[in-house]
Amino acid sequence: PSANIGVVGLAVMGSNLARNLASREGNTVAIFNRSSDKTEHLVQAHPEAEFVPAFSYEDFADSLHKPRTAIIMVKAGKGTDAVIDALVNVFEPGDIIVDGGNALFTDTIRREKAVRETGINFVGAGISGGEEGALLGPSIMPGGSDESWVTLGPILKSIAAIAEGEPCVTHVGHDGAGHFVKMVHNGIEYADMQLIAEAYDLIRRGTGRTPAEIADVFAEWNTGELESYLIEITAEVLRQTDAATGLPLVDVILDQAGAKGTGAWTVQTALDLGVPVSGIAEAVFARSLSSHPEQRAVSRELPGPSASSGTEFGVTAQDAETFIEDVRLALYASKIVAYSQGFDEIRAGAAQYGWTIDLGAIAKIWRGGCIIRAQFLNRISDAYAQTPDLPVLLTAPYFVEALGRAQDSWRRIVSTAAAAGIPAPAFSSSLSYYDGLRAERLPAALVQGQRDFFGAHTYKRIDKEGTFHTLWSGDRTEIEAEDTH
Ligand code: NBP
Repeated sequence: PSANIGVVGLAVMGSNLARNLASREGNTVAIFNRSSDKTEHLVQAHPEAEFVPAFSYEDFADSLHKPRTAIIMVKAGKGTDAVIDALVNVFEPGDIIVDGGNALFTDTIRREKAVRETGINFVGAGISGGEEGALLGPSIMPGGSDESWVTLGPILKSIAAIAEGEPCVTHVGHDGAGHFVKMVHNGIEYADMQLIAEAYDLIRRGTGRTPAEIADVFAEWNTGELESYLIEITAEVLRQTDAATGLPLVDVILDQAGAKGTGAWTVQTALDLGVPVSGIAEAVFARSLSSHPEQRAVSRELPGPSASSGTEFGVTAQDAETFIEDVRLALYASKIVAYSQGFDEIRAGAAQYGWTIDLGAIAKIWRGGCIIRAQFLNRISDAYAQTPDLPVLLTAPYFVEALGRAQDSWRRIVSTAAAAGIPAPAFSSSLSYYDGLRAERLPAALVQGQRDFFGAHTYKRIDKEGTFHTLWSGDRTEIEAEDTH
């Protein structure tokens, strides 16, 4: 056997990952794909790479030295289970099977448990960065056992993106921890993208600037505290002209956003964990709303702000710079909220599933290779370095200062958008979350009263211990009650 690492599944992601592995000193890469044409094509197209092509799972296993290590990059779901079953048949105890696809973390927990029974190690590893990341260096979020990390760690470090001298990979935690963190990464990505889209929409409708002019605004923002891959590519997309029509490309793209489901998983999981990821949820729902043309078609005539309300939207050329700066700060503050909510979900997931996750280390491995890579992540790792058990990320001193600086702008933008009838769901829900956290008292007290009224769900008091119920249908005196909820 001559290969030290194998890849199963040679579509875009798998073939790029195999090429990345082969390009690193010391690696010889066994490759296998269900249909042999992809395997043959990869070998022919890249004669420079040290590949050992295999055309059966047996040959694939024979070409790997022990402990055998193989990364699966197939369509997540049934395909992953089929490949795992096939590899378990030809691998031996101590070998390592890595699933690099976008698996749901609960599937990874199930698979890890089942594969562990055979003595083989199973590692679910989130891999971010799309096809370019896979080829040049992704951000990698592996779960699985400590034993498998000993063999796998150096291999993954060799292919990961490098940010400030450090490889963008860490052993996230056991079993499904890696895929959980990858899922939340994607949820944050949804929020980041939606916030940028809302910023663009407000600037365009408020100032009348063209997409190309707004591209300049984003390019400028990319030199400051918002510096990130998503801001950078936003400028590129806005600058693009459609060859067929001569119009800005963004004006000829159908305004219905697609989704592959990882954003929805983030929100579904957050609902189960009771974590309010409202910014992420609004981003997922904004895509859903956009994708219902039949509802949008019948809704166009719904009344908007009346002309007499004095809310006609639009700023003068002199005011445009101030307005754009307000939007920038609203975006920055909302972004802090989205990341804070995402890290809250990771913290809650770790508590629920018994993982030890270093939140600061997660921020660091997202600094390179992945879609949400940004300068800003250094501020998050600093915050956790100072206070590892920080209960709410946005209460770290750096963010408190940033939010204090941004909040007046943020409030102006949210109220301007509401008055003008422009949807800004992620901006406004993030601000509500912020104000909800800040509130001295919440109207949750009234909700508890209502719950006690119709369902005898009981309530606690601010002034004494115990659980209470008011006899609403009786004489309305208060009694001490069993704690039922
Ligand atoms: P696809 O998700 O399009 O999957 C195609 C691959 O799955 C082919 O190699 C195909 O083999 C194989 N496959 C299927 Br489908 N069913 C199989 C089965 N029953 N047994 C064996 N192989 C099977 O490929 P991709 O876009 O390269 O993505 C791979 C993984 O990486 C996915 O889980 C994806 O979610 C994840 N991911 C993708 C991106 C991205 O930007 N595309 C980013 C991050 C993560 P065949 O050639 O014989 O049909």
